Amino acid sequence: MNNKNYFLTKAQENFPQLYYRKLIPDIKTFNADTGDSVILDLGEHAVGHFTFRFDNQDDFVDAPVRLVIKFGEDMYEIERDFSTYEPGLSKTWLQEEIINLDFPQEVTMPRRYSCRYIKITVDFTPFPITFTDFYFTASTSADTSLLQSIKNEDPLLEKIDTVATDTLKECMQTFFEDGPKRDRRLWIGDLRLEALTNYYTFKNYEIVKRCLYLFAAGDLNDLGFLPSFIYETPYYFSGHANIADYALLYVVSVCDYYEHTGDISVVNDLLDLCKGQLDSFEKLLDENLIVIPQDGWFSFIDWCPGLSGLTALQGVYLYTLERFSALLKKIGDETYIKYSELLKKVRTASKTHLFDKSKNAFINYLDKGQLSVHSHVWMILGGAIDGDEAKNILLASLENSEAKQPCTPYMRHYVTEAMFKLGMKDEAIEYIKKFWGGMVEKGADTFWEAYIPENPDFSPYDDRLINSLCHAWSCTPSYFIRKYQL
Ligand code: RAM
Repeated sequence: MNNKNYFLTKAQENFPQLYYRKLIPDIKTFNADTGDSVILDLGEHAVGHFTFRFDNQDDFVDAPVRLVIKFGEDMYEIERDFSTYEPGLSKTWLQEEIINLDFPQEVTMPRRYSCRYIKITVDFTPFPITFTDFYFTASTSADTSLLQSIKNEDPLLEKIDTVATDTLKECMQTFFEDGPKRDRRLWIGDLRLEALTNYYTFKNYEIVKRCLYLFAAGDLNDLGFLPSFIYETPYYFSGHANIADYALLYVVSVCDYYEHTGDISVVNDLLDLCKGQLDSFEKLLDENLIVIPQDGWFSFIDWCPGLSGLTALQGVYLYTLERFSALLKKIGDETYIKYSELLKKVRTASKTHLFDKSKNAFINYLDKGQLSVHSHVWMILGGAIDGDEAKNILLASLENSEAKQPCTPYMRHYVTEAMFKLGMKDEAIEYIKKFWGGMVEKGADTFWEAYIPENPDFSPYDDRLINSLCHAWSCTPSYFIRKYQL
């Protein structure tokens, strides 16, 4: 068996069990003529299939009935006219169907939806009709019976934890999806944060294993990096993006997995691949040990418009070297010496070449003089600066309106992690309450893909309609709250 088949077989062996629940909206009957509509509320966010029954009030249907059925993660999606959407991303992510029904029947819609609200509009009916027996079959691979609820003196933190675990639950399907509305695929950056939160909540180790193997079966690009995303349906597909920070975070995900499971067999299977990711990155360093920018979508870091992100990428490399050399040492692999020596050298080089002493900040040629929170967070996580110096610089960048600020809960996760690393527990709690708590206060049932308090319409894709409102990388408050017992 070649490696790819071996990894895919391993992934298949860890296919998770799905758990189903039936949700019944409060409205039980809807009598309608042409032009009438009803909005059903499931009372919570759900991922799954919708079923209803329709009957004619007379005994004869003269012509087909045409319905427009819309699914919304929030009421904004329900109320907005989808024809006003200007892509951005494909408009077919917007969840709306037109169906024609020839005669009374029970209908189970074939697609899976991600929603709390369902709007049925009768576009045309020849006679009055009646809808009954609405239900939604929700699925997840999270075993909710394993979730221990937390009691927190602060009701906002308690609510944030609930919304965060709901977010993770919804994204846990046959693999860790990034968002059940969009993109419905497995991305490395999302996987890492979902897995971390899962270790403190649903503890489904199989799904993590499965996702690690799914990536291991992927095609490397010319630089040697893993695909940043994969699909598993309708057949296995290795995504055409190989973002360097995501390739590195795959290695970190393997380190996390070992830390939480002690499962050496998986680490042994993936060790060469992990070494390959770091060795490929090392080849991109210049004579000063600073990364050389590459063409294409080379670094992600955050969906912040205009972000350069290369200093941050260098920080992700440091962070990965540190985690990986520690893993190697723990499992008795002597090559750890190579990676830890490299770590020391690249750390010193990063401070020497990327830090501007006169400005007391990581402002440099690599990012064309751009100041960002991202650079500082990742240089802190990579250990290039530490202690009070790091604390002051981090706070200064967060307060500086000229600095690029995080736009997604993904990047805010790493801001929070940097705060914990520096012992800034109070600041971290405030930060979680401000950003994730802000979404809760705006009525979020699950955490959103992107959120900027001062700009509620912000979207990385130009129109907030296409944003995912249940997004995996936003679930990590439960990780922080539970790990640090906040
Ligand atoms: C988007 C999704 C996904 C993320 C990538 C980089 O398509 O939000 O979660 O990982 O970007």
